Amino acid sequence: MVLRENGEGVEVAARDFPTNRGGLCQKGWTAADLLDHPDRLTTPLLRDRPGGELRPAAWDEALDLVATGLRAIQERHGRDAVAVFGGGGLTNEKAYALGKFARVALGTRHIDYNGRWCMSSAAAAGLRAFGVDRGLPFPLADLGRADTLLLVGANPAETMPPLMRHLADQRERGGRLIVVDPRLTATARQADLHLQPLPGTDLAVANALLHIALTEGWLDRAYVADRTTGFDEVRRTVAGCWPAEAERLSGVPVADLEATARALATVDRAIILTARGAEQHAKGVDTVTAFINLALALGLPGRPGSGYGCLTGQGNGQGGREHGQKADQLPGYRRIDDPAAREHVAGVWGVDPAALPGPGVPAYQLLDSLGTAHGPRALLVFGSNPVVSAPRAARVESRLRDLDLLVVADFLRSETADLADVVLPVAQWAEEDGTMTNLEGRVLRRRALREPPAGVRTDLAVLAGLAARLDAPGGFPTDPAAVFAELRRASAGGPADYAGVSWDRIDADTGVFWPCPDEDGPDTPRLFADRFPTPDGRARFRAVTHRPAAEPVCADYPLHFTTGRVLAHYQSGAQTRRVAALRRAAPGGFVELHPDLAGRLGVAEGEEVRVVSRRGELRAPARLSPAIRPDTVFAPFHWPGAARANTVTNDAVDPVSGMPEFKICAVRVEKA
Ligand SMILES: Nc1nc2c(c(=O)[nH]1)N[C@H]1C(S)=C(S)[C@@H](COP(=O)(O)OP(=O)(O)OC[C@H]3O[C@@H](n4cnc5c(=O)[nH]c(N)nc54)[C@H](O)[C@@H]3O)O[C@H]1N2
Ligand SMILES: Nc1nc2c(c(=O)[nH]1)N[C@H]1C(S)=C(S)[C@@H](COP(=O)(O)OP(=O)(O)OC[C@H]3O[C@@H](n4cnc5c(=O)[nH]c(N)nc54)[C@H](O)[C@@H]3O)O[C@H]1N2
Ligand SMILES: [Mo]
Repeated sequence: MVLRENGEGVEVAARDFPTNRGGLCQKGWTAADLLDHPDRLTTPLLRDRPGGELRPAAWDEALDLVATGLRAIQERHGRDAVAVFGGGGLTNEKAYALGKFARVALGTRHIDYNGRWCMSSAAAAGLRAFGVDRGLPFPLADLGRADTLLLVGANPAETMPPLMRHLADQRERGGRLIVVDPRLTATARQADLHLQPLPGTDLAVANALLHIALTEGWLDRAYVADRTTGFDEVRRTVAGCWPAEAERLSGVPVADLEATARALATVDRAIILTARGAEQHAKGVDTVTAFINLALALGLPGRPGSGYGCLTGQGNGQGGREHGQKADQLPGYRRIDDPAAREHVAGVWGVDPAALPGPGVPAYQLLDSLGTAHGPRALLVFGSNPVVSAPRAARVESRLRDLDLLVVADFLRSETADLADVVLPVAQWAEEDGTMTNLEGRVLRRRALREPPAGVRTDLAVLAGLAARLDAPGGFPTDPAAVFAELRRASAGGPADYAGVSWDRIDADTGVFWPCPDEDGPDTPRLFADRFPTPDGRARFRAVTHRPAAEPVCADYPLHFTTGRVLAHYQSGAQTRRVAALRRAAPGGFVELHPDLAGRLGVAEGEEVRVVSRRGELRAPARLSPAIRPDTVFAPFHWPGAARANTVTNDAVDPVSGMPEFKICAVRVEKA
């Protein structure tokens, strides 16, 4: 994206670039609307007493109050009584500084971030199988050359419009697109084949596809023998995964499973991609693993033009998960419980490795514990709006209300900022330099085009101001270039090695792909060509089997509820609900249901309905559509208040990744 001053203000234009090919979605075109928006925060806000109003305050007063409050809480309840919550929209520099701030300035183990809601299941499965977590181990342009492309739980026509150019290329070249989604989405409409499973049954579908491939003799034997381990157990397991059983569980006809397996296995170049539809489940890691097993059995990963990948979400969904804002992580995608990693990073930070805290807990567990007898008493939020976006949001809201101190850094007064004791107004994307890493592992520059408005500070300056007041060891530079230089050193030798990435080098080319250990050496657009970054160089199969959703349907809650996105709104909607054009395009929440179901319930188009789960209920107008399964209802999660989808969602999480089960729970629907 590039910004131009057009005389009246700032306008956004697409930069021609191999990833987006000059395309930009509507949210991008309107992003500049928020820079000078009347809701923009330009002064810190303080609440003098619980239940009182937020009032404007000076920066020194606000930062002094935060630092004194944090100190007092830690003196009384220990270091871990303060927690930090970050975001996958932060630049690499900010994500890095936030992780360092938590470990060094606060000395707390409690930091996690909204990427837990987003990338964690694919990340965990990728690490387990390949030894590394990079969304796509190949350039995005490969999609356009795939003979078969399988999209599982992804709706890029609404969530990643620029990517659709690659799908159009693929089509023009005669490639086949297969989409797996319980709804006939805008993406599924473009597919040659649409599989419409019951939510939460993708794992059964994947195992059945592998079963068919094995029965038909489509296994890439040489690849499995030379490049992988653990296949025998997977073979034994999927031998019992009969396609007819998968049809019974998912509703996908055996003939469609066979056609899909054939389309993947009998072509030169096949790519399998998952996104949140498959991943946001209490079995998300195993579901992704099942698709990776399929890809490995067919010999796809590392073969030119083929492979498995996951579609990243937020602006810096990839980079945001590499530099230490994850509970168990140090920069460079190192593990915080690895003594060598602690030693290296502590060396860069100029602290004693023994002083670094250990791993914290995943996001939901963290938020769920806030303000309880054993949980943190203070929380700092940078780049997330959990009051709208966290699962079982009413519970999370009540935890936030029980804190002694809630601090939110944001440029808008989000629903979470509304609950804060202190709100710190920060700069926006067009007002600061930095880098982001996209789903291809490509590090890109984000350039400041203008100064932040008077009264606003950058996130880096906020962290530096607090670190100074807390007498923190280690430096907290406010210049993003200095932070990036430090990040390079901290990441050196780690799985996500940025040591050889410089801003100049990024500028000289269309970004730099990590790992890039050496400034004069090559970067890595493609991974896995001859080996996997595992100790023995082989990818790891792992046997997984289908299990039901955490909350099965029953007589009281007979319908499946799933959630997702619409084109016009972004995430918790804190930003896009404030843009008039986007509000016009999608004014409020809705509940999508099949006309047959609506008929049974006696609900007419546009009529207000209640979607009720064991956690609570949402109210919104019904939108009747034959595009959804009659046993499933869908709501987007972009709205707060009565239409908040996350009042209804389940807080069950994946045991490995901590990913909440946003994509399925049991509900009933009633006329309001
Ligand atoms: N317009 C818009 N674009 C966005 C965002 C946004 O908020 N708005 N957010 C960005 C972010 S952070 C992310 S993570 C990405 C997400 O991008 P996507 O993953 O494409 O988005 P979702 O709408 O969450 O889910 C995709 C699809 O999963 C389907 N689904 C639901 N349950 C299941 C299931 O059990 N199995 C399968 N196979 N499919 C299921 C839904 O019907 C939906 O169409 O989008 C990014 N882009
Ligand atoms: N039911 C349901 N719930 C979901 C999902 C789903 O599919 N279904 N998807 C989940 C997913 S994938 C995601 S990614 C989450 C996202 O949900 P959230 O974490 O709530 O993400 P945003 O709405 O982007 O919130 C970002 C907030 O930070 C602010 N902000 C943006 N940039 C910066 C910055 O640089 N610095 C600071 N300090 N603040 C900034 C914005 O103004 C906004 O208030 O939602 C999750 N919740
Ligand atoms: Mo996301």
